[in-house]
Amino acid sequence: MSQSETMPVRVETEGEIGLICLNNPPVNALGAALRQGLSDAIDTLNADPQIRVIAIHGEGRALSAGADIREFGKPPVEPRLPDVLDRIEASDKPVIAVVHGTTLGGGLELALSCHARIGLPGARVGLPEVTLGLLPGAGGTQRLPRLIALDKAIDIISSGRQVPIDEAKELGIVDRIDDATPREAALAGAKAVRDGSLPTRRTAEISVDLDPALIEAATERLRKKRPALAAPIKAVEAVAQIAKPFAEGLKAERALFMELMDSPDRQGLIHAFNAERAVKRIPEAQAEPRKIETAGVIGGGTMGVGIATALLQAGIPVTLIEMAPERAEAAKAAVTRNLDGAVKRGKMTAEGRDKALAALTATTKLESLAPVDLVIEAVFEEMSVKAEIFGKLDRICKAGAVLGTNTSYLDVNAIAEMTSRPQDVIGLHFFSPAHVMRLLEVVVADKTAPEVVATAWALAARMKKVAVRSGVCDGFIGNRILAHYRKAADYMLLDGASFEQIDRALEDFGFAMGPFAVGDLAGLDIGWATRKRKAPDRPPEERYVTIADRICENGWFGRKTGRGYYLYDDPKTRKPNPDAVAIVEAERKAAGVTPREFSDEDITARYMTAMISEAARVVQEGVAQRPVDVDAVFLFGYGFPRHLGGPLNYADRIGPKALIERIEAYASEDAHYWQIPPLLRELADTGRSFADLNKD
Ligand code: T1G
Repeated sequence: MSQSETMPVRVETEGEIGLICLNNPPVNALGAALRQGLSDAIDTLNADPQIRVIAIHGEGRALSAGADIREFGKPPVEPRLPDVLDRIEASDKPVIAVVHGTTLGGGLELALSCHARIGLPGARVGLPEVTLGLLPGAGGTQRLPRLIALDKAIDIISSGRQVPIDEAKELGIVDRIDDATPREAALAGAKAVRDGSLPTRRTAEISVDLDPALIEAATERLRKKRPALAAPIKAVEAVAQIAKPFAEGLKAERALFMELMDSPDRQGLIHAFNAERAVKRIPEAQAEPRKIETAGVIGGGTMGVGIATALLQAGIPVTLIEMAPERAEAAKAAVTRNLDGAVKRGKMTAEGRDKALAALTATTKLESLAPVDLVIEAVFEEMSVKAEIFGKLDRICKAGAVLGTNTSYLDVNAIAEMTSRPQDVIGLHFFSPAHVMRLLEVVVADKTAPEVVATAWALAARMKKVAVRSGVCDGFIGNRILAHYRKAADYMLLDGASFEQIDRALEDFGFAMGPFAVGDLAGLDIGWATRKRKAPDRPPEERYVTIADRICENGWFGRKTGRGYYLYDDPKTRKPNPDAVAIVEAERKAAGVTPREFSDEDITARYMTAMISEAARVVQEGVAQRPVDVDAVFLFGYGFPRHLGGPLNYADRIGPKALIERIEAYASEDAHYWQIPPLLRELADTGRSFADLNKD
């Protein structure tokens, strides 16, 4: 007996075995219809006298990826998942689950509420709720510690990490692994229950001891993390409820879950989850991507080596071009070091590394790029150098080759015009280290062909990058906005805040590093070169802070020279460079500034208002398609606090009117810098939000 394919839950019977099949593409999310279907199926099979064993399995890529994220923040719809799972666990007849694919959150909790579990090879399980600002709210915090060691349960629940099925078997999350299809494994498992070779038990009835020391240690560790997010700490608090009788523990878990459901962190983290998927929606999504089977990278510097590494890790053979044989060799050695690092970090196997290295050719011969499908130029940021290279590529490369430039701010339209094939030219702006940072700004020039854009998206997916579509302007999305809000930090430094206070305030706000520490890390000479490049176009009314220039004139570029704003002789500490402090004081005096106090809140408010203002202009001008695209750039390329969801998601928490009031107040100090972006005015006047613009 089976029902129509469209139902999210199908019931089949095979003799004494009842099969429940979840079929709610793409990931069997446990939405309301599926929950109702599952509840009905359990009742039907429990009521069927012929049925002795029930087995639950899933169609498609996984048993289930958990609760339906799209339901969060909306009024709950019955039946609630915890109730459905409690019904499964209370079933008189044994119920088993087959776990396949990436089964997460409520999907794993569904399996934990069954009386035995079978895993398929390659499956991964986890409770990633804390990464969404939540905690396992359907019994996971009460059932997992009853099946596996408490310290392991705390680790899995508080980290949200995925557990490969072999480890899951070892820990006791699944009882056996069966190399079969989900349906075959369900049938075989049910038969094993019937013949007694697969024992079953209700998880709730397994006794468990709470070790308070483990709870305290985990809580202490999580409190020390920066930022100390609420969800992991509350998830550990929920685990501690196992000291209570099961039903009371479930109630306590539910209460803690609901607290988190209402938290701004949950909104921000789910916005960040959705942002990574929203940016895939581009006008060129329907175009047919070109096949990329081989690639060339020009330039064996930090970026070129990082990009070559990332391409090789994606399984794409690379021809790396450098100007001289010894530089080509040095570049190859640098790629080797990157790949060895990936092996050490467990991101790659040793054989994977060897295969990648075998696919790398380092040479000085530009003509060896003739047959490649894709070229990525990563040479010195000088238009004349790029013009020469693209002119040569135009003559050397085969028809249809995609010609990418990794420029971080230069005009991609101008670069495209250096060739007879502007339709094949596109900006592929990677972020350093290119084989680690997930963001890829795809800069679409006026004549870039739609299939070339689609090719960039296909390439980004293979490289596990988050591609964001950008129009052409100086700095594209991220660096243009950075150039603006960095000035706010420099103005506060000149006006009285120390660079140490500014960095600390923004790190307390949630940034991994403050702007001055970031500058030291990236190299202060990069910003110095940009300021010199922009000097001729700098408007006379712009307030210019010379502190960073003075530091650079001493050859202090940050970590790479052992000192910048901070001293780097002791890697464990971050001490201000006294010479930099002296330069700040001297520049204040020279500028006739009387230093004034800034509170940490004021520092953060100014910094974020500046970032939001320029982000609003970038959206208004269409450089970014939507506010969520700007959020993705900052979440995946600039260490923006993930729980805040990105600059424009965060802007909606402040509201356009309050932002305008701030700008008006600051404008009294500097009317040129603090201007109200028209889009902010429009949102204030219409009562709309940046979130509304994402839906347009
Ligand atoms: N709900 C709704 N849609 C989901 C979803 C989910 N849980 N997971 C994925 N999707 C959509 C996704 O938006 C995309 O849609 C498509 O499926 C393919 O996803 C009670 C409360 C499973 C590892 O956190 O981590 O259970 O953009 O592109 O790269 O305690 O999706 O194509 O329209 O990401 O192969 C806990 C979240 C929920 C898992 C697959 N579960 N998902 O990755 O495909 S909270 C999660 C993922 C919960 C309970 C609590 C990944 C994936 P579209 P994709 P993928």
